[in-house]
Amino acid sequence: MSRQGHQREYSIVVLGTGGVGKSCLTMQFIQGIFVERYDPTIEDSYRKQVEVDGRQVVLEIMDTAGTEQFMIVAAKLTITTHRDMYMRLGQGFLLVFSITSTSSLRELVELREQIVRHKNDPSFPIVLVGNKSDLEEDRAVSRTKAFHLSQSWGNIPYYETSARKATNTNEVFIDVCRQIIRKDIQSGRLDPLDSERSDRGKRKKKKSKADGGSRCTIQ
Ligand SMILES: Nc1nc2c(ncn2[C@@H]2O[C@H](COP(=O)(O)OP(=O)(O)OP(=O)(O)O)[C@@H](O)[C@H]2O)c(=O)[nH]1
Ligand SMILES: [Mg+2]
Repeated sequence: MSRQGHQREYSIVVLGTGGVGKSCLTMQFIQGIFVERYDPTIEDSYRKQVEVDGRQVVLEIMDTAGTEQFMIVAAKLTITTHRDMYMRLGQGFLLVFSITSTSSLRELVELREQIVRHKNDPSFPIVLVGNKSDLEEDRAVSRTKAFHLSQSWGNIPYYETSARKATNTNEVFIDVCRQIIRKDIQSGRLDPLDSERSDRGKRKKKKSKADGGSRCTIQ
């Protein structure tokens, strides 16, 4: 985390196996577009300024590579090294699977263990994301199953998203950012009054689902 004047900067890492829609979710959040073509990511990062609970923050989103199957050994090593780097740099993580693939959910178990090991903190900011919710007819992972997993991971939020339909795509990034801010306040790195001051007058605004930190958000 760094500060630019009063503006905080947070790094969010998007993790999950190949083809689950990490890049599409990221592009929806950053640019508001859906990319139909599948172009496996090597690594990409983006920056976006957002307002969260009256606080201006800059998010650095790291969109990671999920596909390893066609990689030669040397490149696989590179991915492993990158993953280590992401684990170190990330202040929050989106763990993404596709609701059409049970194996994509299974793959997250190991990734989440890696995060907890690296951060030595079972309550590190993480959101579980079941993407491709528009493909209901191809659903292979029930909401209940994913929700129970999110509860067993320290009651982390579970959202179902559709990058295609732009459903909950902003909410997942804002939720993880809100968790990072909460950690910053708890550790004394951030003054809780900062947002109270700039948030004055906004308090009567109707709470959105994401504002309420809802635990299972499906639309
Ligand atoms: N129907 C539907 N298709 C999606 C959705 N999100 C992504 N896709 C499609 O799934 C394919 C893979 O999407 P990507 O975002 O490139 O997947 P990725 O997780 O970044 O894959 P890697 O970069 O290889 O790790 C693309 O053809 C997308 O158009 C979604 O919400 N609904
Ligand atoms: Mg990608």
